[in-house]
Amino acid sequence: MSTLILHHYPTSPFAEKVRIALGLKGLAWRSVLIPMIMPKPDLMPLTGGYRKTPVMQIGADIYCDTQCILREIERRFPERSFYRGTDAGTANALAFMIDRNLFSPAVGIVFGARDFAQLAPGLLEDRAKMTGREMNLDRIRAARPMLVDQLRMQLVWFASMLHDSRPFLQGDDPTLVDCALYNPCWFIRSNLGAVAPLPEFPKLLAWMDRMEALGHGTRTEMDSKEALAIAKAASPATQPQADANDSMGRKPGMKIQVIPDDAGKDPVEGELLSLSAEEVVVRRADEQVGELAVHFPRAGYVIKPV
Ligand SMILES: N[C@@H](CCC(=O)N[C@@H](CS)C(=O)NCC(=O)O)C(=O)O
Repeated sequence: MSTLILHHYPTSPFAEKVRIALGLKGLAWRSVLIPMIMPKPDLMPLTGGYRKTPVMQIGADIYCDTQCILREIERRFPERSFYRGTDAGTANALAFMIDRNLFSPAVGIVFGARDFAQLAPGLLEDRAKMTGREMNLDRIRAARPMLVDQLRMQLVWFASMLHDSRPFLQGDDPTLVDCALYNPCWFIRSNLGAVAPLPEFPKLLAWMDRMEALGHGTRTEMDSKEALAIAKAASPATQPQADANDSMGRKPGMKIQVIPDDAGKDPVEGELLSLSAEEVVVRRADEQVGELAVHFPRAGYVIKPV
């Protein structure tokens, strides 16, 4: 079963990074809507504890984090490549830099402009628990000008890539870098309109329109229970693989935990199934859905022996 299933919710900027990438490749996919806050009862059996958004499922293989999701989409559907006119090294490094440095100020810019009463019930408490930081909206509001300033400084770099009037950041074609930068820009514009620092960069705003025009591919909704049934009926497609150059000598079969190094540090525990410099895969069994292979990127995650 190779149906591509995305577990996501409409307002998630990291999910938009993947949806627009699916549009770039013109792919058909199934959409399972998940809650914005915990509990996520039909996601946890699949991930084993990872709670962030989005998650991709292909049969009994579960892909956590957009780095891992987009790498797998590129592997399975090489046309139209995410690396046209660039190279995987440059694109992956820039995308990681964007994910790490631009998402957080963009979120603060949106939240800091919000009427507190409009926020979804339980959202602040959930995010405080997830990040381990107090979510004090007065403090976020006070920090907003500084966040605009921080984001502006970084957008200058990306806007300058468009100075020669190329349509996309790396040249004539949209790449992984465009999908990554679209995430924070889309989050601001879809919530607040083209507020500061965006209007200072008219070429970036025109680029956003070109990105939006890529669309989301062909999306069909699926019930979360159907996704669980698909996982149960499938077996993981991932084969055991050791990393011959692993400096810590880890081997398939070892008991490990994989934990994000930033926020949402919920460990996913199981057996090491496959390891490489870029990916770690955990084999775990769930009483509801059976055996699963849960994939994580190495960048941004810690592997702990159990
Ligand atoms: N590094 C992760 C970051 C994902 C992330 O932070 N997603 C946000 C939503 S855009 C999230 O998980 N928020 C909490 C939640 O959805 O429960 C990725 O690239 O997928």
